[in-house]
Amino acid sequence: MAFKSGFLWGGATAANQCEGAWDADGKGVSCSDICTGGKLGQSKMITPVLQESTFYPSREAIDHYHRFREDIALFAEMGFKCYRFSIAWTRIFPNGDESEPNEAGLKHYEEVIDECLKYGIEPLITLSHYEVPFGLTMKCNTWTSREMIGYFINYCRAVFTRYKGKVKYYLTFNEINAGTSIMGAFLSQGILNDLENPTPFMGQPDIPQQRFQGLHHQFIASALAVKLAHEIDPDCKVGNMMIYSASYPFTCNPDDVLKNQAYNHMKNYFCSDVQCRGYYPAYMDRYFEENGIRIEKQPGDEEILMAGTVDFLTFSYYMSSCQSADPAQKRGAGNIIGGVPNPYLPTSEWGWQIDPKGLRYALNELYDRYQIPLMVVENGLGAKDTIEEDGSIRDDYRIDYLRQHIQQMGEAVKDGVDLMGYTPWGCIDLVSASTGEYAKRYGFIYVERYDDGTGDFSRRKKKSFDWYKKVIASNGEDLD
Ligand code: BGP
Repeated sequence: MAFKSGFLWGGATAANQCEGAWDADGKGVSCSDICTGGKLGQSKMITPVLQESTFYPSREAIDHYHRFREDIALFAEMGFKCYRFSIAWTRIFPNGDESEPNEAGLKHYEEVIDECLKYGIEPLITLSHYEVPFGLTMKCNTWTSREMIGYFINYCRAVFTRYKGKVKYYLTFNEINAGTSIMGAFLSQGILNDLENPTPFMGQPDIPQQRFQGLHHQFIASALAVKLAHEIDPDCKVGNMMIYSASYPFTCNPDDVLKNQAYNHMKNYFCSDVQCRGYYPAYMDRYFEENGIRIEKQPGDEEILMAGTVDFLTFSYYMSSCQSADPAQKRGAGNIIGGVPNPYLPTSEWGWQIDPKGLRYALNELYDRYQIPLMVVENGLGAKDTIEEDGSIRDDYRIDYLRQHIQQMGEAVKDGVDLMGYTPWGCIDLVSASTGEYAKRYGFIYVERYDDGTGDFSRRKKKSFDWYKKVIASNGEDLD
């Protein structure tokens, strides 16, 4: 059997994409709450001044906030051993900078955690998943400021203390390496330079200095959080979380090979090198130098990074791409991480190239590099689903995608990789992060909610629900 006993089979969500209840029980406004809906080819908008008649999908999302018991019961029925979800920072600290936590927020997540534990489901909690408190954007432009470290640690202290003994696994920042691209400036770091006018989602002027300084503050905050979690609960393990996008040279021309190496350094390894090894990799010095970026560090930062390396590494894996030194090569349209399309691979409806073997490659590369346990905490196919006349949803395309990725994880385990678990993304349909739409569905569970704001939020099992149940029951042996 490829997967070890106790393998953490499960699924993943994020508060801002599934909870809704955006202003319930004292919750403050998150950056995600000011984003309108969109679709492929039509960007969602960031509206710092809220617009009365505009539809904001994450405000109600799929109403998981009120329906989490029903949803966790369905996860338990599939046999989940683990549920990865995030805490909305603004439920605990509405503006982000208060000194005392909001009891209603802490109580809500305690109920969610208890509900998981009731079924023997291990909670895996992301502390910050694409929803920085908007109050902190207005106060200090979030991670551009070193003040953020204190606010984040205050939030972590409240969470670690309250859930001590119940939660064994935390992740600090979702897809932290999104901050190496313009994509992460607002989505991940909450940086917004125009606080009055609507801005297309990735449309504000890109200021790399802000993003890289922001990353430095996040690295320090993450390292301090690891140390704090261990102090509060020595049994607690803290991981990092990054996007891994497998990348290949487009040809064997050494120029393409070097281009690919530079891409891998920046996009796939810079952040995890810091978080797993405890220091900045040498290759970043040249990049900073040549791009006029100066990272402000304080005395003691190096020691903090070294003392706060993560216990395990987690990543999302959806796609791969190729790098070419030839500017004439066409870049992929929908591929959010950029790169030249690979002629050997199929592409999803949203332009993401499907590459199961790239996951085996990723697991091997990461394990070789860090030799700490790994976990795939996001993976899946965003697709349109249709309800048939008999009420069924036959999502064989999703089953095929997941089957092939699980097979390749099995190969990686045989290669010697220490793999802790697998939580496919959007185990229940939710709002897309990149396009802000409901139509891009990932779930084993369909939610009746649509982009025009209609739908009664009712849940129904897709064909993949029973398939995944079998996969878990057989510990990954039965993939038919
Ligand atoms: C990751 C994010 C998730 C999620 C997923 C799928 O980047 O961590 O929040 O949404 O991608 O992306 P999308 O929703 O854009 O299809």
